[in-house]
Amino acid sequence: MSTRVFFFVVTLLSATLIGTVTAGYFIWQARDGQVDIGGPFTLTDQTGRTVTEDAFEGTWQVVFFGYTFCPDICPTDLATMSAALDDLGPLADEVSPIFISIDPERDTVEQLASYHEYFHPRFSMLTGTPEQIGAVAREFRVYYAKVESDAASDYLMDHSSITYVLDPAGDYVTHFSHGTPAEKIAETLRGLIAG
Ligand SMILES: [Cu+2]
Repeated sequence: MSTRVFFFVVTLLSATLIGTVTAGYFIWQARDGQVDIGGPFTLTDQTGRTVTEDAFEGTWQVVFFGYTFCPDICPTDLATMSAALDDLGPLADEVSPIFISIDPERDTVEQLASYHEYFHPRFSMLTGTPEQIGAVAREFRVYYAKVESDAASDYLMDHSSITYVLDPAGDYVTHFSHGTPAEKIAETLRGLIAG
């Protein structure tokens, strides 16, 4: 093994280890109820209305971060959540699914409004200034970054894909990882709503 390859492997392993330890620590703390995920925000929804966290108080909040140009993860998660909400039927009225864009540059109110048509009507799709998005992403400990490419308008965003569930008071209760089936999500939400 050449020195360069060796260092590359060491770097890769270190990065993986740090990532795993960080994620493990986060989940462990979250289980302990010590991490506070979420907080106050001011954003704009797909109808152009300014909304804060107060708009969702009193409902179970299911919060995603992503972007409408996302080729796979976001549309899959949003479709799965839509199916879970259909499964809940009238109980879905007690749930507020919230999709927050981490790509405010392209996710305008108009863009969110047309994306909204593809998913469950209960969805709120939120965007804001880069500062507003940065602030809310920090509160939810969400990682996102632009993937540099040659095409200026056709870039991808790298982002964490955890779905957070907050109780009606806005406190973190649990999360779903990408790939959780709709039936499992509906079952969890049904249990939470029933208390
Ligand atoms: Cu995505």
